[in-house]
Formats: sequence, structure tokens, C-alpha cells
Amino acid sequence: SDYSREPARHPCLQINAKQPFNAEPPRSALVSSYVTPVDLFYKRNHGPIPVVDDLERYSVSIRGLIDNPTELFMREIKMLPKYNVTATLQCAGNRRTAMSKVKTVKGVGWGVSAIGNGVWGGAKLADVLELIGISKLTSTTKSGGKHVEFVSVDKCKEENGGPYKASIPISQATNPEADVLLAYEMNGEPLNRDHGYPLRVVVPGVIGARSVKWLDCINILAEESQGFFMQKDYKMFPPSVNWDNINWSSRRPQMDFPVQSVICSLEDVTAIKPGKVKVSGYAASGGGRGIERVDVSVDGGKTWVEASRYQKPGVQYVSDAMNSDKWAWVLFDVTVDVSQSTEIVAKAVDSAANVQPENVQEIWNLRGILNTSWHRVQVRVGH
Ligand code: MTE
Ligand code: MO
Repeated sequence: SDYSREPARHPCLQINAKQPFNAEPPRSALVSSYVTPVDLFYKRNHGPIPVVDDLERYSVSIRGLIDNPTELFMREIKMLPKYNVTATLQCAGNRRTAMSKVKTVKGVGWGVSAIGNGVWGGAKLADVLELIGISKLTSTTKSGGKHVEFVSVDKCKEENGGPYKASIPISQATNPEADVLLAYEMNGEPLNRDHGYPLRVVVPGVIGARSVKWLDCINILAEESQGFFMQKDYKMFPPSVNWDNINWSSRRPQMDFPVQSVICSLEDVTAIKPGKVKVSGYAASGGGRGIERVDVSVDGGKTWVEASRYQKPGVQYVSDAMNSDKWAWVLFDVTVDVSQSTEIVAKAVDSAANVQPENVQEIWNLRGILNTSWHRVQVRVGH
């Protein structure tokens, strides 16, 4: 079958769907390192993993509203300055399973680990576009190009067997500060097949769905990509919208992800002895916004203590500081005293003072995306 050439995967991964392969690591693995190891990084696919076996012949074609359509070979992309950008990738469906407990939603069920922090190595898209004649900080090309579409080589049933596609505004694509990469490395190694070998897009601060893997083609367009995953998926609807009254064109495709935090040192329900409990986890926000604060409660949200935050072990994290990684998550921890069974809660505040919503009910949506409600876990104290 199409799935006869899938790569080997780590046995620790929890498999949420086999074909296409969708899997996430145990939550405890996420807090054991700031940079998520490649084999434990969540894998989110919509089709079989493509096989690219001739790197010499591999090229990206750039077409659309430009004067000279171009084929760029890997060696040309590698000749551009190489950047290493530490960026967190989060699937918009992260924590969907918890949302589906309110009311059924459509989509692959994810726990809390459809997120990972990688060091992505590659060329800046702004440099690549400049190479073909589109200057930095462009908002419209001479021929009316306003969006940059990325097309893959994989085959997705949602696209009727066609490739996965997504787009970003050309203003973001040509802004060197936005750090959008055509990445050929992950954590200092060549990208592996699951994560987009030989070349993928990484759009920092934006839901994972726009970071197209196995890049085949870049199109300069007047409108945003008309692909399924831009127009008929990954849009946030209000709780009143259902499958009978949905009007897809009434909403924009989701881009930045909102502020999120999750406790990873405790499962949904954990039996503990009374005494000190370490509460640690991750917090992240989109659009390059840093994490200003993480609050933890041991009484279901009545009172709160502030957790400490870090990116580099031993270095106190300050959001928006020169030495912080602006596109990356922050790990947090705090030790609390627990004497009786209770609910432990985490909520984060980002550098624009956005706060996570208290309950999942109010943000329920039929596609089950962007569950960023306060993260709650139960501890059962036994003596
Ligand atoms: N790119 C292609 N070509 N095909 C896909 O199915 N999935 C997207 C994105 N890029 C996808 C893709 C989604 S929804 C997410 S969340 C991220 O890739 C996941 O990236 P990862 O598997 O490297 O973690
Ligand atoms: Mo995703």
C-alpha cells in the first residue's frame, strides 16, 4: 500500500492514528529537555510519508505572480546564509481530546503533547525570495502578489489525493525578523522523513499547519491559498456553529496560536503521598509574544502561586529579553504542598497580557482546535 514505506518510530509515542501516522510523546518527556528530541517530537501527517531519494535532483519551483519562474536546487538554498531558529511548533488540535468531552468534535484526538520545541536550521525565506527578485519587506509584488503558498509532495485524502498546501502573507515571508525558514535541519541533524525531509517550511509563532513539510513548490498568489487546510479546516468558529449551519468563508484561516500552558509532571489523575509535589510544564504563545507569568493553583483556581520560568537551565527567563528565544516555549516549575486530594491548575499570561480562558466550554468549536483553557489535573492523596 501507500503506507509500505513509513519510517521507524520511537516505541514511547502514543499513536492517535496509524494511517496517516499521528502520534505524540508522553507528557513527561516534554519537560525533560528544553529542545525536544527528534524521535519524541509529535508527528502530524495527512498522508503517507513521501520518499525523496535523489537529493541532487531535488528542487523547489517558484511560480505565480513573478517575472521569472525559477527552480531552486538544494545546493543553491544551502549557499544562502544559514540560520538556526529555536521555535515551538504546536498543532492547532493540541488538547482536542479534552475539548471533545464537552461535546463531540471532528479531528484526530490529541492529548497535551502535540507540541515540541525544535532548533530549525535553514535559509530564511526572505533571502530565498530576494534571490528571485522579491525584495525584503514587500507587501505586494509589482504583479499583485500578496501571499506565498507552499505546496508539498504528499497525497492527502482531504485534497482528493492532491498535495498539502498552506500560505502566509508575503509581508511575513519577506520580513527577515519573522524568521520564516526553509529548513533542512532539525536539532542540528538533517531533517528526517517524518518531519519533512529534505526541506520544510517553519513559520514561527503560527499554528503548525502552516509549516508545510516536504516542500515542492512555492506560488506567489494574489489571494491566500485555496487549499483545504486553509479554507475548510483550521478555522476557529464560535460555539454556536455546527455542521448544519457552518459557513467556512465567514472566518479567516487561523495563523498565530494563542497563549497556552500545560502541566507535564502530573497525569490527568495521579495518586500521590501527602507533602511536596513538583508541578512543571510548558507555556507558549504565538506571534513571538513571550510568557510573562505562569500561575499555579493547588485549590482548583481559588488561590495562586507564581512558577519560575526558564529556557536555558539555570538562567532565569525574562520575556522579550535579548537572550530569550522569542519563538520558543518556556518551561516552568514550582514545588507546592499538597495534604489532601485536589485539583492542580496552571494558566499562563503572555507579554501582551493575554490570559488563557478558564473553561473549555466557552471555547468549544466543532473542529476542536485551540483548546487553551486552564490546564487542570487531579491528585489523589493516599496515606
Ligand atoms: N505538511 C505536509 N506536507 N503535510 C501535512 O500533513 N501537517 C501540518 C504541518 N505540515 C502537514 C504538513 C500540521 S497540521 C502540523 S501540526 C505540522 O506539520 C506538524 O509537523 P511535525 O509532524 O513535524 O510535528
Ligand atoms: Mo496541526
